[in-house]
Amino acid sequence: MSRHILHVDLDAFFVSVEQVLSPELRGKPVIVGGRPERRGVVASASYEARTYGIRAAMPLAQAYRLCPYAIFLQGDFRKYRDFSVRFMEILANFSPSLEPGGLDEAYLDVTGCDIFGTPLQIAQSIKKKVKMELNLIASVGIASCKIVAKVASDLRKPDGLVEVTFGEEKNFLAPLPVARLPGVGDKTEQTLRVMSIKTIGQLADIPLELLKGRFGRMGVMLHEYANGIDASKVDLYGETKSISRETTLERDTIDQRILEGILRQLSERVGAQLREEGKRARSIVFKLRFNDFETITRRITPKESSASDEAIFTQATILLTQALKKTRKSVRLIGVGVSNLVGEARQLSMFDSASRRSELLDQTIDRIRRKYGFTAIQSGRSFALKDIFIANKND
Ligand code: TTP
Ligand code: MG
Repeated sequence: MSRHILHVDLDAFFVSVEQVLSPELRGKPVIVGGRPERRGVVASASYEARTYGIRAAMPLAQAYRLCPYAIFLQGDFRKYRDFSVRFMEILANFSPSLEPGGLDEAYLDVTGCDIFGTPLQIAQSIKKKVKMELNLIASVGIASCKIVAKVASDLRKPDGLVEVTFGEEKNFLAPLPVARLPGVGDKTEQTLRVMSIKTIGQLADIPLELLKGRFGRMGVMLHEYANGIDASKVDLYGETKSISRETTLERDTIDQRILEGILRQLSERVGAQLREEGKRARSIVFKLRFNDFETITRRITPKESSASDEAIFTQATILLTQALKKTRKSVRLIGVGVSNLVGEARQLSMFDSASRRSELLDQTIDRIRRKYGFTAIQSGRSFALKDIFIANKND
């Protein structure tokens, strides 16, 4: 039997929350990320701002050049966290099989959830509820696997609703540009372009061995995704593959003591989330960006896995010292993370008794609350959140 998976993602999340709380911001080019004269990047841009070419992760100064009249907001992580929890609560009402992918997105496995209607009806109900209760707009993708559902939710944003019928996954993906595929970043896109691969369909037709040779393990993933294959389960506990924190410095520096101080803070944040997730890390990842934007990342895999702040900090400091020895350039951004996570992963089951299910539902919510109750920053997303993260130190 094919599965029915929804991917739900809120439109222009941070900005939309600001617009709900301050209605005078509606219909205007609004950017959350910080003041344009400050360093840092756009975290979220309203669709009005996007018509000027403004995008997430773009430097604020560039956004300002594109649209000087845009309203620039610092953002407040607590507000987004509150909305996120309420959003996840709405979703959890439709199925206990819920996997948050970030503050504003989640997968929902609604296979067998017929009491709420067809997957399409469930998607419509979710959109309606999100609008009524939060005044936010959700885009939804429906498919037989997570990866296709995710591409589908993104395709008709804002206010999208796209259903891909079982068997049509590959045809649906084929005409889309490769960049639509999760996991294909700028670098991969460039490499693929050199290989004359522009669409997902072209990628799907490349022999697996060739992709493996070019991309290693990621080649296998690219091949499967491009063919609409993704067997991964919707699993509340399974998603976190890495955790990282990084921050752009207010001023460039070469002072190792300052950098170590920041590194310690970041290591503590990473360690706290790691323990929160009940996991241990096998690898520690370290990142530096210099003032000329050259960026280096280094990974170290000690003999033993660990979940302590001290272990993360110690390894990251070794990598920092090595990196600084090789250059005289000053540092603009510093980050630390963990990957290769190991630890228990518990499964939620749809086939439990009603009381067991409601217990699982509560656990789901608790889990989300814990996950976001902390000054949580999703892995990989932290670069744009850092202003907010620093601003809410006392959170
Ligand atoms: P997204 O869902 O990727 O972006 P969005 O909700 O602003 O816009 P849309 O979904 O309509 O395309 O991310 C959700 C929130 O996560 C976003 O509002 C801000 C935050 N975020 C960052 O902080 N940094 C980033 O680079 C991205 C992409 C998002
Ligand atoms: Mg979104």
